[in-house]
Amino acid sequence: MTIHVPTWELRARFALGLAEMYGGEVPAYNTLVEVSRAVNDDVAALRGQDAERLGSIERVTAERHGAIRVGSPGELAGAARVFAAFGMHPVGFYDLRDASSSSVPVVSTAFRPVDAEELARNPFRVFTSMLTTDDRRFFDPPTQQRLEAFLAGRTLFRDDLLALADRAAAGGGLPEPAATELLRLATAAFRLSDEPVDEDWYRHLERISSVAADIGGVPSTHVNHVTPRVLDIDELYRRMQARGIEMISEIQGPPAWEGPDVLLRQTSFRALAEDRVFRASDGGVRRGQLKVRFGEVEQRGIALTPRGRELYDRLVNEVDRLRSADGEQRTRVEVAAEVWRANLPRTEREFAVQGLAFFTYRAQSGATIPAGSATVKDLIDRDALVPEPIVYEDFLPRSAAGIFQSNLTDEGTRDDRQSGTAWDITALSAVIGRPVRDPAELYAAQQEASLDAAEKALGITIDRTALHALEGMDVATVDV
Ligand code: OOG
Ligand code: NI
Repeated sequence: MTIHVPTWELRARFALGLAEMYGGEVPAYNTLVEVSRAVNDDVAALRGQDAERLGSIERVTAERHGAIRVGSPGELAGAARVFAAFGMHPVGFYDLRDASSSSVPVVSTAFRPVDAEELARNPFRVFTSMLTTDDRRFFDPPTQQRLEAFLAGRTLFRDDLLALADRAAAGGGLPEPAATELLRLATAAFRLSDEPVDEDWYRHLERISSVAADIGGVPSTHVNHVTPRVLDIDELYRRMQARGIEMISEIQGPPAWEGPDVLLRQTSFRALAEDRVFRASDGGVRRGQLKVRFGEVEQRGIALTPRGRELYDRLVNEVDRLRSADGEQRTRVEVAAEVWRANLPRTEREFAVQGLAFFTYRAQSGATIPAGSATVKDLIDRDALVPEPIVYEDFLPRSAAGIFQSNLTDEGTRDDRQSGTAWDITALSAVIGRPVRDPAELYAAQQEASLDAAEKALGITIDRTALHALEGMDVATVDV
């Protein structure tokens, strides 16, 4: 009998394979994983059941995301075919050109499982950025031309890899030994190449943007980082520093505070010098070093509704405003904690009834409920519906830009008098040949499905109009 390796198992093995390869290339990653594991064990021992509110300890400890960077629409389409083999589909559009003050000429999406069951089995996701070679703010016409010719001349994903990937995607997995072969080829596609780097070309691009050089200045692609998930990122940050590892100056995303964890908090250790081989214009080959790869770590929280997200974005701007008003005397994190306390509810329950965050609702028997119909809030108040948080599975453009920027060797150059090329979720979908999903729609569908099931279990109609009206309502009325 042939063994069929299902999609989720291919994905779990792929995540493990990439992480192992990356750990061999960047040993500091192994330290990060070790410290993350210790932090998670300690949090679990301290908080017990509570520590698992946003995912089982097994899921959280095994959870990783990767980041890769490609150079062109064709390369992005190839990456999409490879990831589809592992049940990873494009979700979300991130424009890091606008989210960064320095020179980060990329637009991005994340490939990840989309349904709850697949996420629970293995949530591996890969943040994937594509160089915008036609953006005049960064690249003049001769550079664009040379860049596109250079990219057209390289092959990131071999035909045999793509053919196996298509087969796996169509068949919901692969039999052995094809499964192992797919994993070998897919992992190898992201290995750091030891082919010499054309030094003049690399340095030319680096003056514009070190991200552009990392993508378009080398003959292949590579994993930029692999990121473990921790339950207490502040503790992780302290422990890494105590080990003498240089971290970026702060934790990106929401501040530490007493209320629920929402969205995503991330930090990283600074990019390390790695040996590379360079070829000079006279043909001579020499050893040198590049600093592009770093180690990132993250803590995940509850997914916010569009209303909650709008409020979050307003609070982020408010923090900037307050900081510049007092001459940046206080850190972003200090000001943010204050702004959060003043403007956000402290409990999950309030996030639910105010339509600020997504939950699945579990029906609980034994409560007295009205006949016919009841609102979500009423049923929560009666303990007939129990909200369980939906974890944020995606990324934040500002944090991503912060991570990119804090690891750049220099600012690069950009000419903001030129106008940028338009990229959005529709244009990215056209490149990939399949729709890039909107994260909020995925969370909303999961929430709705849970309410449908609760209706059946409770035998009444759950009136969701108030919840939907709140979700749809903008937060301009909120005083910040
Ligand atoms: C991606 C940076 C963004 C994240 O987790 O937000 C990112 C990169 O450096 O290629 O990985
Ligand atoms: Ni990342």
